[in-house]
Amino acid sequence: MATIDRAASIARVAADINELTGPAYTLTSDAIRRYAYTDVYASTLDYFETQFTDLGFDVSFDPVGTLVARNRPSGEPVFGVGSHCDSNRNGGPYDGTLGVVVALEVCRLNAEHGADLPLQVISFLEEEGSGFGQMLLGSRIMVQSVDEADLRENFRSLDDGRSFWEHAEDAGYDPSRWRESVNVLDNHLGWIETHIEQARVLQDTGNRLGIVNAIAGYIHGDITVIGRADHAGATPMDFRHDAAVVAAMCITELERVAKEAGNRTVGTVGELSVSPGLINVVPGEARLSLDVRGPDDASVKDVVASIKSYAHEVAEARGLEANYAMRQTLPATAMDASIVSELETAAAGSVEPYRSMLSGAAHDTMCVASRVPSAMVFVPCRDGISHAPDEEADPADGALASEVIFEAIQRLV
Ligand code: HGY
Ligand code: MN
Ligand code: MN
Repeated sequence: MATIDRAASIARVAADINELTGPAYTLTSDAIRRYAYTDVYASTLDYFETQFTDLGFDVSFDPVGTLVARNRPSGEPVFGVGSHCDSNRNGGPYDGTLGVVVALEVCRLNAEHGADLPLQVISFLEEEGSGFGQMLLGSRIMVQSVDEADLRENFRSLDDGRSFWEHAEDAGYDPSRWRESVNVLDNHLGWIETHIEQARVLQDTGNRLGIVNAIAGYIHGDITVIGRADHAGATPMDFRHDAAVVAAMCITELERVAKEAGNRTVGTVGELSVSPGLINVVPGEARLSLDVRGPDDASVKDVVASIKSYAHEVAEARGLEANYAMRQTLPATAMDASIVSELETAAAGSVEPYRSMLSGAAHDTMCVASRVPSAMVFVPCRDGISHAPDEEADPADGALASEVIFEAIQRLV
C-alpha cells in the first residue's frame, strides 16, 4: 500500500466538489441542475477537461458528448474509471459528480506516486435522463443498446420537445457517428465506478466503503389513462370517466404488488400528470411513470405485467382505456468477481470499515459491464438522501475510495 497523503487527497476532492456546486455549474440555485447540452453542463465538462489536461491526459468526446480522458495512445490497453457529472433535475452535489472526482483523484495519485498506470476516465452523458427522460443514455449509446430512430425521433427534450439528435448537433457534436462510441470501451482491462450509495446501509452499519457485487435491474415505462373531460359540477358521479381515479388506483396497486413481490423489488410512480388539470374539470387523461427495480429480473417483470393488466382491467370496468408503453429496461447486473476481490483486498488494507452490497440504484456500470469486467465502490451519503439538494457525503470517504481503487488497479493491470 503506497503511503498516501490522505489529507491532501481529501482537500483536493473537497475542492473539486465545492467548485462544482458553484453558480457556473447549475441552472438553478435551489438544487444542482445540469444536464446534456446545457451551458452549465458544458462548463462542468470544461472544468474536468482542464483538470485532466493539466495531468497530461488527452481529452476527447465521443460523437454525442461523453467525455473521455486517457494517458495512453488510442489502441493501447487501459483500466477504466469514471461515472457521470450530469445531475438529477432535483440533484445534489455528489450523485455522479463524486465518481468523476474520485476518478480524477486516482489519476492524481497515479501521477504523484509515479505508478504510470494505463488509465482512461469516462464521464457519461445524460446518466440521469434529466434532459431527455432516458436514464443511462450516454452509456446505452456507447454499448449500442439504442436505435438510431430513438436518437433521431423518439428521444425528445423535456424542455422543448426537439429531438436528441437536433440538440446534439446544436451542441456541436456529430450524432451521425454515434455508433463509433462503442470503440471507447476497446482494450479495457477493467472498469471501476465510484458512487454515493443513495441509501443508508453504509451509514447505518458504520461502514465507509461499499464494494458492490450486483446492481438491480429496472423497467421504466408509462401508463396513459384515457377517460373523458367533463364538468366537475354538473356531472353526476356515476356518469364520470375520471382518469385521475384510475391513476390513483394504479399507484396504490403498484405499492401492493411491489411489496408482495419481495426479493427487494421496488416500484415507484415518480411522474404523475392529469389533463386538462383544472379545478373544475373531471380529468380526461392521466399519465403516470413506472420505475420498477430489483435484483431479481423475474420479480421485476412480474410486477410490471401485473400493474399493466390491473390498469387495463380497472379502466375497462369503468369505461375508460389504459395503455402501457415501456421506456427502457436493463437487467440486473453482476459485478466482476476478480475486480470485486481486489477491491476487497485493497479496502481491507486501508484498515477502514467496508462491506459488500447490492446497488438498488442504476449506474452506467450496468452498460459498461456488458463489454468490460466491471465493479463499483460506494461511499455513504447522509441518511441515504439523494436526488435531493440536501444530499451530503464526506470528501474523506471519496478520497478513501480513490486510494483503494488506486491500490486495486495496481494489482489488476
Ligand atoms: O435513478 C437512478 O438509478 C440513477 O440515479 N439515475
Ligand atoms: Mn448517479
Ligand atoms: Mn442519480
